[in-house]
Amino acid sequence: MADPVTAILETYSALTNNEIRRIIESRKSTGRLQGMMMYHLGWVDEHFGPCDFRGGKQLRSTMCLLACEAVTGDYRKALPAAAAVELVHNFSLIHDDIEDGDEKRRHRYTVWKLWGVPQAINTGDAMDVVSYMAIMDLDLDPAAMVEVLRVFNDTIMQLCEGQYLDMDFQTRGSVTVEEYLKMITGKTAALIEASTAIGAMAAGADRKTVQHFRSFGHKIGVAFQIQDDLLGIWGDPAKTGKSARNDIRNKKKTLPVLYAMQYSPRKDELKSLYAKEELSEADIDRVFDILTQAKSYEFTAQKARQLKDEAMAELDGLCPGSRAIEDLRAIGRFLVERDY
Ligand code: GRG
Repeated sequence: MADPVTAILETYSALTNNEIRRIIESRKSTGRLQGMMMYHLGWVDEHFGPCDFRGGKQLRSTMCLLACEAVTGDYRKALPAAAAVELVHNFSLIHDDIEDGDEKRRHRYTVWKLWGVPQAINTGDAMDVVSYMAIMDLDLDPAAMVEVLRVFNDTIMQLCEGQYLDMDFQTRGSVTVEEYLKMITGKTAALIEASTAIGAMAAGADRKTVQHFRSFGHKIGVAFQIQDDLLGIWGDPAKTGKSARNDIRNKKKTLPVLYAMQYSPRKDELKSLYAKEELSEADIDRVFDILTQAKSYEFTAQKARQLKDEAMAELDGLCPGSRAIEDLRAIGRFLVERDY
């Protein structure tokens, strides 16, 4: 990770973690349920003993705090919101691991793998409730609180819809680029968008300012997922830590593939390859060849770059002189320009 971004994320993660811990520990009666939540967050090991494992990057909570700080010069009013978005993110990951049957997350066993599916569902559900407990701690007047809750509920609904579409796409023969963009808007961009929007709302920003932060988060969120798709096919395994060619081997319908399925002169050949039970190494080579010929890499990279530029423009002229705005820009650039 680029150094300045590491420093920003580390500083704000520590603040968010203190807030999450405060809220989780405010309930004394949850025993192992509390432990399983803390395990997933990386704070305890599988025996519930302390450990200093680094959990997720905490992008969403950091972006939430930075949006608030950009508006008011102080991140503190957004701390409960930062905790809430991070908890929703982690709640969705616990459920996603169950749905996908993934045994590892962040290099550790997943909650369902260690404690079984029913308890992992309970852990995710509990984390969802804790996220609402966090939101209720925001210091807002009733009308502003209702507005934040509206955004929060809508976001979680979009996450569910995005996840639904993602699964639906895997069993469908064809998916358009437009349908795919709708799916990643729900699955990935919605929560990033909510993070920057609610951060600004917690700061009491006016509607126009909130809208700029919201659009910034939305565009960076979509671009972040598109870059992920690109790295899933063309990333260097030594940097990404993922096996080369795996997205193609697993016949994932990511943007570069969908673009070729829609626009390549060899789209029928590509679709019949993706209809096969299993792809041989020679099949994978053919897929690469089709993607290269269709200029899928160029299309995908250009789309991510364009969204990043549009996102940056949303911040132009906003909160002049604010260091937090520059930090938000740095995180946005990192998410879209990273090669791992
Ligand atoms: C009702 C909230 C809710 C969820 C149910 C399971 C589900 C529906 C949605 C899951 C959506 C999902 C898995 C989205 C993936 C988003 C994404 C880009 C994850 C990776 O984010 P990073 O890189 O992860 O920020 P870290 O590990 O750094 O936290």
